[in-house]
Amino acid sequence: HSDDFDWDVYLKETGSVSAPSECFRQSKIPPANDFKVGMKLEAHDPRNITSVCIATVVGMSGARLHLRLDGSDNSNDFWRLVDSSEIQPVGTCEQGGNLLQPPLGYKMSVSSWPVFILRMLKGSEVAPATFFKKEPSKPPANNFKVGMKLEATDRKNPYFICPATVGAIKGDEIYITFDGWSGGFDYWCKYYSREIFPIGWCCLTGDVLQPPGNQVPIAKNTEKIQSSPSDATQHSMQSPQETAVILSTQHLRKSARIKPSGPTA
Ligand code: MLZ
Repeated sequence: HSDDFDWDVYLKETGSVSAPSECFRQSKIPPANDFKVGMKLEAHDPRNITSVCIATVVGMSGARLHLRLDGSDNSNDFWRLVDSSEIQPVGTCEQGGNLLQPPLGYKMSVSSWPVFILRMLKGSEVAPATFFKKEPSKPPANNFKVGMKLEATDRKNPYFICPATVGAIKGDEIYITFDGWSGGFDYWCKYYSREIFPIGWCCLTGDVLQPPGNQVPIAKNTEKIQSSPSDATQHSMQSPQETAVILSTQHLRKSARIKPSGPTA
């Protein structure tokens, strides 16, 4: 799938190492995506995590589902892995003695909700329970090191998964920086975040890995990755750019393919 971006070449060119797959809360063998567009499921409302809503699969990308909450418009779409604990088969909520909630921003009157949801579910296909995979458990410790490469979700454009570098480490959090982009997309996340993946993930799942940006030159490591997790430099902000020499990555981008269906941001 990744004829456009070659991690092996890139790691060599940048003198960097990949984060080992054991660092991530992801299955070694990515889960199969059996879902179909149009299927209904229950999902936690991303903007109101305690409420469970009905969502429709409006698209798929690798092991991820592109979801839209019924009763909401496309401005709050979100993406979930098929082994996310935030999605479940229709009926799960009721079995637990809970009520399905209208999504935050439900436009119609709340009294219309029960009728609305019954009408939405009637005649639609609900995703079978076997399609939902068990969420992998958290790795026991934060074993990421500054400078390690990975594939990370762009939170501002969550349909994008992009080449990224660990920029800093603090306790159980890691700082995600995006290769070729200046700081605007960077974020802190837990080391066990479901938004980050070992290199090769997109290739394995059939998801689209975006090429590195061309906003800033790609850093080339001139220092060895820290090997001791207790090393004091682990805890300070250390941009890979600080120890960088400029590297031409023109050839890495020349055949880059931008996902055709994604909205432009
Ligand atoms: N449309 C946006 C996409 C940026 C994606 C960055 N990902 C790290 C832009 O070109 O600014």
